[in-house]
Amino acid sequence: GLFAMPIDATLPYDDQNVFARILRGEIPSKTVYEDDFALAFHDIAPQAPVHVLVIPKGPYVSWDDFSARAPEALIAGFVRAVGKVARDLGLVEPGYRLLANVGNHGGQEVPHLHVHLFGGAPLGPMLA
Ligand code: DGP
Repeated sequence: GLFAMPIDATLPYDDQNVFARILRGEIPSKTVYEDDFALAFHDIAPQAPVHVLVIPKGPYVSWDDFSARAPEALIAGFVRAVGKVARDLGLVEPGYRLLANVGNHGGQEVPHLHVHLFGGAPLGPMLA
């Protein structure tokens, strides 16, 4: 979020970051969905009744890094996974919110691309 220690999104990928460790199974998480391209799990500090993080399976620091470097198949698979998670959770109607913080001004804390998925109640103007 905007009030914790943000990262420099231009840093090289750190394979010891917490989401890399979750992807390798070294740290537990509450899995919501997994396929070849993406993993979705519940945020440890939820800011809405539904607060899920969706991450690509690959070494990408941020949306900037992912959109510039990732192979097309992974980009497509990741985008499809985000949509599928929202559908599977029954969020399409009444709706939900996606958010990706990038770097210092974005308030990004974990240096592995993650899309926040919020829902389950009418949401205020900003989260995360
Ligand atoms: P951001 O500020 O966009 O980088 O969001 C990082 C989010 O990651 C924040 O909402 C809290 C969540 N988070 C941090 N560490 C862990 C963890 O170990 N497990 C889970 N499930 N979520 C975590």
